[in-house]
Amino acid sequence: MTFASLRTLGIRCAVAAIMASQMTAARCEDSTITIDNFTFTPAELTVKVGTTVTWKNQDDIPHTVVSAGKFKSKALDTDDSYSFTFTTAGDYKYFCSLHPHMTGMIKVE
Ligand SMILES: [Cu+2]
Repeated sequence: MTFASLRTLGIRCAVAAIMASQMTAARCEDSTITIDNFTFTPAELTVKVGTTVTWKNQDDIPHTVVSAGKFKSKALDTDDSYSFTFTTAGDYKYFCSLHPHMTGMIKVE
């Protein structure tokens, strides 16, 4: 991978790509999950290693995004967002710590 292509990917993606063991396979198709009406949409999402996922709260009340031991957002007010870059393959269950019945899953492969 050349320096020019790293620049094209953007620093954040480039770092994730370097951290990913399969550098040539790393892709940076960032994904967005919408929070609205006490629901994560899509509830289950499959992404490649190196992907940055952004949660955007479009609900009227605050929510959080928490995956035990992995990542944790602050309380997101309406229109706030939180991003996390997945550098390790696996299944990441997460939930809203304010409303624990709100759950979702990111599958990183
Ligand atoms: Cu919530």
